[in-house]
Amino acid sequence: MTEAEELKHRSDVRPQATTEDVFDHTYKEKEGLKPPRVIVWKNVILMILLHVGAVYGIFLIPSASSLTLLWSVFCFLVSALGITAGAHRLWSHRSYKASLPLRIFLCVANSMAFQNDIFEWARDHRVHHKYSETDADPHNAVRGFFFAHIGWLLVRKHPDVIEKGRNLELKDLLADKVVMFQRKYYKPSVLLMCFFIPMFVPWYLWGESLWVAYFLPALLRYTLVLNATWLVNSAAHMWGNRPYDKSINPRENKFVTFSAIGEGYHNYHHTFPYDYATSEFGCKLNITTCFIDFMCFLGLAKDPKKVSRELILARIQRTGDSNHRSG
Ligand code: ST9
Ligand code: ZN
Ligand code: ZN
Repeated sequence: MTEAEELKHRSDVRPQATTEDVFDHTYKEKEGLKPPRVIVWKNVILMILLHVGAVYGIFLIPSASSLTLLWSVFCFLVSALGITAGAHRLWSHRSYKASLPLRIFLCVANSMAFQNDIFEWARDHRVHHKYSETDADPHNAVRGFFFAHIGWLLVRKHPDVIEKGRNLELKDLLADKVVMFQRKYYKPSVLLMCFFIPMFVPWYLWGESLWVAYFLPALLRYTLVLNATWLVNSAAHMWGNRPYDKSINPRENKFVTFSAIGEGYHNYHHTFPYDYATSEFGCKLNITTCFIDFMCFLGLAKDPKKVSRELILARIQRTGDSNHRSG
């Protein structure tokens, strides 16, 4: 049994904690309890409605104009960059530096993705890296595909997430005026960027029906970006090779890399989290890296951090699973 399977097994056989345990401060001393599960029904209902709306949106594709379809793809890319180049590589990992205009663009794009504000996203992501596959990991993949994918957003957080998260270094985020401004005005910014703009532009500029404009570039696009992101937490923590470090769960997953515009090289990313490209292969299947390179070329970004070839090769030799491919 691998280490990950053993962990999962241990989690499966542990008795389930009760709701009372969650609010009981001695919870952590009650050794052997399975992570508690307090369902947040409001989120369950909203997520069901969102996904039903998205499936309905798929059936509307034939009745949409080609401009609306192009616009939906554009909105997908912009909101995806708000997560990958923004919340993830810039604000969670500080893997490059971005000028004020670029940070404003990424912040606006991030509101279009509606995945919690940048501060909350980066705080959860830092705790995910530091305490991967433990109760302090917000989307602990040891609790199964469903929990890692969407389930973690449907239940109260494990107390360890909050406790460990409180000790994180977040001064850089608190000092970033763009991040704090977005946090203050998060709700109106989401209404505007995630729903109103994607819907209004096709209706106003080329006469698309409001119905189609709501279900395609707004709802379906939003749901696709969400699921592409969640696949990094679920599929890329379960399926794929581990050429850089076989002792950790995250894996290299081509399908996720493609759908998450470059974020599926997850074994590499957890091994070298400070690398701005999240992979050793530059722009290959990695629109986000192309985007950051282009921003550096325009002078809007600088100091992208990169792991040296020697260090990568040494790490592959020392801890890899012998499945390394050179491209
Ligand atoms: C969404 C996020 O989808 C997705 C993130 C995915 C991350 C992926 C990473 C993968 C790598 C990158 C790849 C990108 C690929 C992109 C591809 C694109 C094509 N530390 O949360 P609360 C404290 S969101 C420290 O309410 P509950 C804190 O004091 C989707 N402290 O906990 C907090 O208050 P505040 C849409 C922490 O009550 C307080 O606790 N949004 C931490 O247990 C309460 O926090 C939703 O669905 C911490 N880590 O509720 C909403 N955490 O924040 C979902 C908390 O004010 N959220 N505290 O400081 C919720 O409804 C709730 O959070 C909950 C938990 C019900 C899940
Ligand atoms: Zn991960
Ligand atoms: Zn990361």
